[in-house]
Amino acid sequence: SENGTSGRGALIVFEGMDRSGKSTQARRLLNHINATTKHGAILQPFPDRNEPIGQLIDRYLKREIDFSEKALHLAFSANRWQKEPLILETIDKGVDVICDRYAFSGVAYSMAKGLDRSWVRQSDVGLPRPDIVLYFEVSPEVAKSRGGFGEERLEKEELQRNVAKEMQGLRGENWIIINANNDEDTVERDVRIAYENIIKTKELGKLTE
Ligand code: FDM
Ligand code: MG
Repeated sequence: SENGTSGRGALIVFEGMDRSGKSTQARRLLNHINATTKHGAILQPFPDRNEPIGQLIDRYLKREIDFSEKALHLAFSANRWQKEPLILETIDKGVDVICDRYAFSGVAYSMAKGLDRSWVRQSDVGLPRPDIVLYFEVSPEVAKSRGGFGEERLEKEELQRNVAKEMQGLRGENWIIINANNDEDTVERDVRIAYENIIKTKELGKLTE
């Protein structure tokens, strides 16, 4: 494989607020990698609304069923664990995995709703640790100008503000802050630069407390 020194794929995570443009840019990076490399990439959104637990999360977000906050948190986490084998196999083959949201959303949303920090972190401990987290930072004004909130649960201005605050506390050395106020092409350029500069350890790491 021509994928870096270790031959394994990279685990790339996009995080950020609603309407920060992360899903658009995750797709653009997917297309870029598939067009320019032999190894290629796959896109893995979280929540993944296709697998069984994700279908329940989808129904929760559409206000069809209710969850207690802790059960919801564990459902989001289980949704990621369901995909852990696929992520590991894909990385092992030398293929990159791009996640649109990951455990950082899980922790930040649940903490913003008042759950305890160490409790919420526990359920994601041991999941594959991303090589890089691209954090899309967007000002509330710009986000607002991109269209109003949708119909889904959790699309509330005050909650979003609290989630953004909690995200600040999750930043690690593998985080790259992307200025998502910029136009799409500028953001795409910044994402590609970050991708070209990923430094992979020999083995993929694991999330810790
Ligand atoms: N969300 C997403 C969580 O609350 N916890 C999680 O672990 C994840 C992955 O789900 F409001 C929230 C974030 C958002 C909602 O996400 C649906 P998308 O990206 O809009 O599908
Ligand atoms: Mg959404």
